[in-house]
Amino acid sequence: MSAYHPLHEGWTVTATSSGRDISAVPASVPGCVHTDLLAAGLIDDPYRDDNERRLAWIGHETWRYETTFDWSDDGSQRVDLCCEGLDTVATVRLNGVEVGTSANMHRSYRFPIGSVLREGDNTLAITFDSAYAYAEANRERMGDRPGPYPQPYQFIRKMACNFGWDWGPTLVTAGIWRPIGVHSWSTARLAQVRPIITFDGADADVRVHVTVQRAGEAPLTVTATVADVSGELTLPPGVTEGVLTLRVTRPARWWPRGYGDQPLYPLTVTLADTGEVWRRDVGFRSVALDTSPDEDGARFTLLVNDVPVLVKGTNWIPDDCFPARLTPDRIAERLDQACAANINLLRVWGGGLYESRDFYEAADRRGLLVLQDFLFACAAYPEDEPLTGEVRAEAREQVARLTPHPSLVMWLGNNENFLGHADWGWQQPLGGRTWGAGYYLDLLPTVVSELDASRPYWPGTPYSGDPAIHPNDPTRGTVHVWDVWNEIDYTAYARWRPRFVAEFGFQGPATFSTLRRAITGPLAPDSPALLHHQKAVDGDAKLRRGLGEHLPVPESFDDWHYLTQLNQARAVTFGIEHFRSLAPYCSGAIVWQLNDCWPVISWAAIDGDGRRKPLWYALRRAFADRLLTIQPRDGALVVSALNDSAEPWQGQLTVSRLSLTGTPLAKESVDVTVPARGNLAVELPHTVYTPAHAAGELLLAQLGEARAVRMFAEDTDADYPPAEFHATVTPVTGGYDVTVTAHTIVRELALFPDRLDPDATVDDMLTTLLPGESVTIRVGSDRRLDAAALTAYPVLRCVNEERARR
Ligand code: BMA
Repeated sequence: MSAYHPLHEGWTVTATSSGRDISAVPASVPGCVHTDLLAAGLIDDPYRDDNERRLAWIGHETWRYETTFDWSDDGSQRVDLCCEGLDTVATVRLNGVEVGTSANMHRSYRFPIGSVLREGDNTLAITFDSAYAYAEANRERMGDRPGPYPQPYQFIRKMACNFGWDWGPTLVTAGIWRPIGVHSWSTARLAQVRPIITFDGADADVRVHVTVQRAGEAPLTVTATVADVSGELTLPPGVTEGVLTLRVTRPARWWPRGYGDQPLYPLTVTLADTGEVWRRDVGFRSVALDTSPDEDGARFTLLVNDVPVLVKGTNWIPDDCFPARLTPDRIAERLDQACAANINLLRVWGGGLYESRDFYEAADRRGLLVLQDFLFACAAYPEDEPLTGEVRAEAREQVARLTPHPSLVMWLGNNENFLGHADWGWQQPLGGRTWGAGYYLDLLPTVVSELDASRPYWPGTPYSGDPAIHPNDPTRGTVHVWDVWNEIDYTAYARWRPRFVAEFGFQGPATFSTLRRAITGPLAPDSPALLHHQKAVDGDAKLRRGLGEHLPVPESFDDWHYLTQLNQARAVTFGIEHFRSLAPYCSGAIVWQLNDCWPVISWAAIDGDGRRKPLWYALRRAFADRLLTIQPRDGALVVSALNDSAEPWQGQLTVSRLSLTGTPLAKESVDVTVPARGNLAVELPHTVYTPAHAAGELLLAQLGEARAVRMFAEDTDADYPPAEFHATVTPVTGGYDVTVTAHTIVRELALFPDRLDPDATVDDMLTTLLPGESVTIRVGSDRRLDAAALTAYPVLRCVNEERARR
């Protein structure tokens, strides 16, 4: 027999160390102390204004979670308390008796409680010591290690960004962050099921590794079924492990999105003796990483089903500082937003989490590939006990847990720790002490090869493939491009010729309505409250400096907000178009970052309230399967037609040089065929791309639906006519259609209806209209919106807007 009882009711939380009068506050499980105190009205919203500052004490406190539950002996041989996630330094007591301890948020625990349970009422108390106290004690004992922040996150196995990041607040949580319950069982139970699938393109072997825990010595029978193939395994008395192989002939293949469908097959594993069933949906695909050397360095190409995948990715951070708030619906919404932006891969970044089963299943269903970092980021990590043991146990658990997911295509050892060791002045302060290399180069690859050799492992990112070669060497491995944003203009992306970019990005503010919700007072770019929501070193200055010559110096909040958002979209577009135009030499571009964990000025495309910034629309354009971009090559301009689809792209490519008032000045047409999954660089006669008057002309390329506009001058120098257009607003079901007909050029038209209704959405933005052209933008809103307001400053914006209208 086997029965599971969730223990999510009746919890309270009490502060026990500081003498604060916080006692028996109703608590949510799963959850965390911040959200419990917030729900009880004991703290202000940590995401609002600078409330974060006044809440630092929470991370230094000891918190006791307590509940009572009723129990009556069901005759089972064993009873365990199952904790899927404890955050972090926990002591678990049942009826006053200690039944277990933990110090790792990234592991699950099972504590036997049969001998302590009573008939009737039982009291379960979990005390969380301060994560700081634990981490600082480790720092003291192990010796300090360099990192970017003074916070001790590398001395504890807990979500690192909880201690603050350059886009996140310092809100050090405690609590029961994943489900908890009581499992009673007899005879045996399935302790782990680890399906390893090898697929040769035709047939698949599903090797189901089963580990049982026994309560007795009887022989056990395990059966497994997938795709109408079944098998049986007998575990003789005393034996707790076995492998059952199912050979599946000709299954339908699982593909990344954009390459085919995502057929999933239920795999069920049953412990016949108890009826316990384990079930996951699996997919059949092969994955490999081609790092073979070539004349330049070495390739870095991901192959799925032997087909090279052009990675169009974004980095994923925890979607909330309080991750227990992440519902399956919210995960689905975020992943749908990624797919709708033509993203085919998410890299789950190492300062965050191994995400929930919901996350990876949602990725499996959508064909969104996942690169998963082991959880190490931007710091030197000690390799001392108990941390080494924790890392090993955590890695073994997580590698095994994630084996069923076809979306997971690679494990990465860490984020930027090789770079830190090479470039950030760590070596002298380390004085020969460990910094994590043993994890990335030995422990983790050993775990992956032992438990899941079906997936590639790469020791970190950036990493060149060889400890002797600089980790950010562009000719091999992955690179992170951060000179742009930190130091130089975004046009410097063009200086890079990388094999695979795992991080690059540019900041912009959250949407207006998100900032409006987060900040109480007037919105001003230099208001202390707004600057509190800018966590990057020198972030505000970099944001302004980044406007460079591209866009005017903003004088009001509204202009600052619009121009910096637009500049973010343009900067990342510039990078993506350049990196894509280098394909297949460069086989991937992963933008930093898809999402945010709170309302903030950051690199994200989707802000902390889930709203899409202009960057999101830019990603959708730049990651489109068929993209035209005008690129400089050897002193000339070429049109790069990039075709990331399975069909050749044929048609007439037209390139025109026009005056900014719309007069055609030169034109060239050519029939082109861009091979499937291929690029074509079309050289242009210099008469087409050489302007007579750079400030007053632009270049327009068109091929089918795709279009590229390139200015010859920066916007600050361009002789734009002030935008003139006619706008109409038509009510439609669920909102309005706003149709804008241009009389002059209208450069990068954008609509921000969230200024009128925080929940309003638009289906597109950043379209450039030439004189006579029109576009219809669908505004989603349940409210009555004023048509005049919807089509005027500051809701409707374009680069050459008539300034006098303000
Ligand atoms: C990268 C990331 C993060 C950081 C981002 C922006 O290096 O790995 O650590 O948030 O840059 O600075």
